[in-house]
Amino acid sequence: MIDLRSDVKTLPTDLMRQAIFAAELGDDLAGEDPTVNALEARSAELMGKEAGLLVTSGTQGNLVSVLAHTRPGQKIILEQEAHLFWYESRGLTRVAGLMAHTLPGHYGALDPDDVAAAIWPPSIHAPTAGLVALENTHNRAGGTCLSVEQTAAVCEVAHRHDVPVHIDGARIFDAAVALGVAVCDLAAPADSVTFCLSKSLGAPVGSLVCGDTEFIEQARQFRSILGGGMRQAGIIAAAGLVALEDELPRLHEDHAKARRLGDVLDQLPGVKLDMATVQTNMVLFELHRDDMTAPQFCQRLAGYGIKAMARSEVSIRLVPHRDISLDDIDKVCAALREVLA
Ligand code: TLP
Repeated sequence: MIDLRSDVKTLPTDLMRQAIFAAELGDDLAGEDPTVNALEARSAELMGKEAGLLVTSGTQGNLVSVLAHTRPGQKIILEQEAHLFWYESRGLTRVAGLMAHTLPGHYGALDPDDVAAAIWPPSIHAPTAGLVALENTHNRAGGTCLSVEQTAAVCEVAHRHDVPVHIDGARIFDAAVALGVAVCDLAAPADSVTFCLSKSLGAPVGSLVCGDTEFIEQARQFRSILGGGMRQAGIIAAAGLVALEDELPRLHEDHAKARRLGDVLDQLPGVKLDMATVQTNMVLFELHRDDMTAPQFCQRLAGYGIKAMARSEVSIRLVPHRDISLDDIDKVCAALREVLA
């Protein structure tokens, strides 16, 4: 099968498996796993932050960050299509006790004036803003990037009101590659960032949270509370270190695959695709046809050995990744033409 549902479907490379086998291990909860310590240090260095923390998933990384930044009864300001809102808000409400104040975005980017207006003055009636969350790249906008300037503008407004900013950077390395900037420049204006090893970077498990030392100590405590303290987690970290070394230089290849798919789809009848959203490794489009819905389209593709994700009756997402070859992309393009032409 050619699985384009998500980059989380990648399988570990041979080098990752070898690194897992050879990893030096210890008790990470006691800070004694040298491989985890190396990954946390390397991640902090790449993000330009003081410290890093290995967590089990992007969801856990975002949640420990939210918990470390806020108090129950506050609100979190975020874009209305944010992953944190759509897929993680039970953590925001049930666990962190926050109200979500959502704002419309433009290709996933918040308007700094909207953020300023959402930071209400102190009152006995309303929650204070505890955190602003950004997402880079923005999943539900189609993998779009926030630039350094866009990030800095929102952070400037938030910081002026003493509100910290967290970046859900599950795929922030893709943004850095697409924008041609260092990833630490994208992370610099924010107080904390989560990124994932197990998405476009192709590792089997794990995410990292980076920020200043005091924040990471807080996040580490919340990771324990959530049951995320691990022991010989070096087997996870070893694959992560390989991912940071080997996978970063090839992310642009996935972006080129997405553009090829986008170019073909854009020509086909009934496809509504804004090519301006095809900036990284995703193609998000709508299908408006009388003869098939998005789930039916995905069923037809399955007949060609291709898995795609229908996000609704009309919306479909394709995510090329390291395990999808250029040959596979040719096959997908041919199948798209056959099904839709
Ligand atoms: N995204 C996944 C899932 O929605 C299945 C995907 O396939 O795109 N932030 C962003 C921006 C994400 O895209 C995701 C996962 C997460 C956070 C959560 O990461 P995990 O799945 O590791 O908890």
